[in-house]
Amino acid sequence: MTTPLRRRQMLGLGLAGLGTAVGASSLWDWQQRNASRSQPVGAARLVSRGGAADLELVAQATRGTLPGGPAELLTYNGRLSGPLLEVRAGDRVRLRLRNELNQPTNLHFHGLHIPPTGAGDNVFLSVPPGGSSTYTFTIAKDHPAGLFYLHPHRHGLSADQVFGGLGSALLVRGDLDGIPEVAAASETVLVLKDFASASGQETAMGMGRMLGREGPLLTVNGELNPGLAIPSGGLLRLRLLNASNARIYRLALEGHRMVLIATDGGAIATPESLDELLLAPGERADVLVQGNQTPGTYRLLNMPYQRSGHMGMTAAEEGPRTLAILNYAGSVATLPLPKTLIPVPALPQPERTRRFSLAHAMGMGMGGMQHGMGGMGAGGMGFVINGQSFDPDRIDTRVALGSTEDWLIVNDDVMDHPFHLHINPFQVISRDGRPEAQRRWKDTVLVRAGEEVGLRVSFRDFPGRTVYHCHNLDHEDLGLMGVLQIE
Ligand SMILES: [Cu+2]
Repeated sequence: MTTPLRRRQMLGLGLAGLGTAVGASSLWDWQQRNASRSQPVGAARLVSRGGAADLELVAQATRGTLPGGPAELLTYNGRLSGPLLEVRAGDRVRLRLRNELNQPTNLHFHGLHIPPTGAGDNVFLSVPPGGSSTYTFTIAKDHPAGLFYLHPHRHGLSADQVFGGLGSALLVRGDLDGIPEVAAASETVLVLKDFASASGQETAMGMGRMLGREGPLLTVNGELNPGLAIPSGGLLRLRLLNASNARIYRLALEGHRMVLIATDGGAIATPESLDELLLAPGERADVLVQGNQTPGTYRLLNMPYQRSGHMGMTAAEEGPRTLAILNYAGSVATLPLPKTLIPVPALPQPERTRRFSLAHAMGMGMGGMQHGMGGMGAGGMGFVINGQSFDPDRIDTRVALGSTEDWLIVNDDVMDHPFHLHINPFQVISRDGRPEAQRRWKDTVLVRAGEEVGLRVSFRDFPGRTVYHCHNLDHEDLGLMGVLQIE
């Protein structure tokens, strides 16, 4: 990496809002001292060239400072919230993961439609401490453009590693980026990630893993309350990724509506104006903001959200929290919103239907315990799908390659569970029996406590073994995952 680094890019959590430069400089100094050892301490953005992406991620413990004192953070390439990876549909990707952690790790390419086997999106791989592994795959020419998500998926350790800081946003450039009104917008990727404070404080005291750990520090691209610039008349394209372990964001932008143009798996057919946006862990959304208000500053807020049906199970209600500040700067001739985007075709009628019940369970034979990696929540509790906790050696669901199925995801629990399927995007078709109004490409869907969500999925192109699970990663590590064999 020869690009000179701007100080500001390096600092991550040391920056805005903390009131002291000490933290900032300690992370900076640490990275300078280690610059020669752990290349590429590096670039904010790693981009493919000429149809090939040759990338390297180093998973490492990084000394940083959080409000309250020094903290050990986990990063890719020394960057809190990771470098932004950017590739194009049609690219050949070669990504080397070097594990400098003291525990095994691996990578999941959340949302990409690529093979689940071999050196592809294979979550059954494990890279030992000190080891490395090279992931190689081709992103199809017709792969939808979108915002995807790289994160560790080593069962039993996923939550610790993501909550510790690991994760990176991955942009696939393609169809949606070519729509003129979208191309005219200025673009910012916002990685939303909460951290424990330096003292390890989590908001969900005691029940941390069972509820899924949230931290009190809400960062955006590793910073507290960063500024977002918009000119009067301009269009800002915010590409939002919930890279948090368990936190569900309920986003609102003061004085402005957010115009949704894409969900997890790519563009929607027609823009939809929203005053709030709910984003569960692993979900992404692409919104346009019009600079059509009185010039000034406006807060991007995280509004209160109760992710448990049980009163008293979560920490004290928190009020709205500021995530970022939208600042008006300059003006341009008014840019129009797009009228139409990219059609989302209806999937074929399903060949069969299945039902998946998500619940928690007490004691015995839970995934994390069985495999000696995750540890149990308080009282040996864990989670089950159709009564069974995750076992990597058991195939739970066999589907035919090329077939289409309807899956009914039934949340029989008192907590919300964001349900995620690897490799193949799906369309939500119903909620509590009511048909869904608009077709959208999703790979993660929030299933609230007591709710039933119907989804339709075609198992295209790639045979092999993969998984579906709750994307509250503590829940995943505590057994809320199943093995899918596509054959
Ligand atoms: Cu869950």
